[in-house]
Amino acid sequence: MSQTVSLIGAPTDVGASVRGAGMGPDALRVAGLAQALHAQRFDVVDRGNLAGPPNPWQAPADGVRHLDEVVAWNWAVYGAVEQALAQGQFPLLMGGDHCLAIGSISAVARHCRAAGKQLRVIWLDAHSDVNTATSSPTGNLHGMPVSCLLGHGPKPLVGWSGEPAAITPEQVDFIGIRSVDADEKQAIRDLGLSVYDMRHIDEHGMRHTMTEVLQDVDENTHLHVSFDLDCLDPMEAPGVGTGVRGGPTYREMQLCMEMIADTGRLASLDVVEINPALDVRNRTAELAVEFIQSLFGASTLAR
Ligand code: NNH
Ligand code: MN
Ligand code: MN
Ligand code: MN
Repeated sequence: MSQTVSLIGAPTDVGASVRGAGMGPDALRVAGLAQALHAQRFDVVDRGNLAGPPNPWQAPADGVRHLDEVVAWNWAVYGAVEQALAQGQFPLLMGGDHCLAIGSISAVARHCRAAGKQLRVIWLDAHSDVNTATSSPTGNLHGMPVSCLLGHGPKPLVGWSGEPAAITPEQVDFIGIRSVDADEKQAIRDLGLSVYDMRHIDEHGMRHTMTEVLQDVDENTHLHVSFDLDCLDPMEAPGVGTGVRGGPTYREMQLCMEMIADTGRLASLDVVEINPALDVRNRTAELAVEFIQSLFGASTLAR
């Protein structure tokens, strides 16, 4: 019996500082995501796009922008991810900006608790996304999803998993980080977060880094990958709203994906922050599809 992958489109950029990530789901469709997974013998169900409010493009209120809209979009994502998991399917969230990981991972956390699974989250990003309403320099909620999941976000975005915090700091590992705001640095220390920044990858290499990250993954682990395309070097992936130079190369990222696939424990995925308005001939979405194929076990020599 082959695994069914449920593609969930969430076409919004309400949590971001730059417009355009709302076109991400269609960019992934145009890049052939469903066909690529189908070629790898997965059953694929494209559930289409979720609906939600438009981007009102307002200034922050109490330190956050568009809180009501972000809540609405995340509820839609939460419901769709919960439903896919309940049906035994693999939820693949096509964002949309990274604020959507709040709904996605909250649903995954609730599912894992009910199923007695140990949730582990791998956060692939240039940014650490652990701002709060008081620390954020922008008020953009795509810079705060980790805080919300740890139970430190704005009230309406906390506690969705059924517990005050969807995850604990030990459950998340960050890869590729190179842009951390001043107060985020303090939060990372205070919370004891495992941040494998670019210097770590430079010094130890992706292989050693991922060996460390994945060492305690076992049969009972549910691995969730939250893949912000700005993790990659912008030379590879120009179609992102907040690119930061000095990211992992194509080969380094492929190895990262392949090593995750080798665990056989990947069970849910967010693909976020693709911005077709800033892309070059859909390159970033096409690149995302290649990495997703690797995450689902494609390799050069295996059939
Ligand atoms: N840290 C910045 C902020 O909070 C940028 C966040 N942008 C992202 N995060 N793309 O992954 O606004
Ligand atoms: Mn992010
Ligand atoms: Mn980012
Ligand atoms: Mn860890």
